[in-house]
Amino acid sequence: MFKRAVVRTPGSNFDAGLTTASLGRPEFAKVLEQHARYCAALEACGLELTFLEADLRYPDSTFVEDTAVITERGAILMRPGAESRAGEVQAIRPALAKFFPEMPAIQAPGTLDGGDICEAGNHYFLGLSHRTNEEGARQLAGHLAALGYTSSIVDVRPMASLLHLKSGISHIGENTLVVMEEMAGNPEFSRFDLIRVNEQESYGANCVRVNERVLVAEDFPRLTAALRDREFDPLVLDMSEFRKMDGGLSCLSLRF
Ligand code: CIR
Repeated sequence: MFKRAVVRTPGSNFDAGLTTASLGRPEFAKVLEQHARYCAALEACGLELTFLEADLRYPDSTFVEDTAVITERGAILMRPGAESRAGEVQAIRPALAKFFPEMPAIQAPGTLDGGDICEAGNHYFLGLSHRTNEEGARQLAGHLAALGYTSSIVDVRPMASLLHLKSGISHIGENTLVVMEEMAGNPEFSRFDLIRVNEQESYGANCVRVNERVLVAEDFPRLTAALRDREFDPLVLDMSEFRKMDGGLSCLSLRF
């Protein structure tokens, strides 16, 4: 069960962030509206939110998930792989330190974005991507082992369409992974029940279990139906403006 989440309001320069998508420019009024709905959804799931102010130094800083990995036993600060995002970790540190006074941090030359780290019970999948390198994953594996967790590597670098591991896979509890078709054959996932997401709905693979609900992006009817068939309770959110900046549901909060 999660009790809290940290979120950061998008800045007016949100559209100056990094993106590989060619879906057009995000509309700022809609960005704020979708963010507010997202926050309200977390609150409806029973979470108490810490709201951080927009930080115009970092246009991508609303994607707070990339700055830290938070487990039930402690938090670890990341070291984002994109130069323009490096300062986001120091910016969020004081807010996290209120809850986690001792936080080890990934050190250079390691790089690691939180979006590459997928919790699956007591095991963590560590994605290698164009943001997260082997050294970052090696350091995080050590920190997780010290907390009593196992981990294994999933290399997503060959999948050009994926920014992060969690763009293609989510653990939603009940031993279930939602996974993009392209990744579903990975033997790492064979002990889980898989909900496979077809290519047309692949953006939907980034969903988030929050207590009794599963947050899922709008417009993916097959995925939503598959969740219902397995007795999950989807909470559907319009993510169109975040998608334009390569962001998904998980990236907008740190939950614990
Ligand atoms: C970036 O490219 O870093 C941002 N525009 C999107 C980050 C999305 N984060 C995530 O999936 N965890």
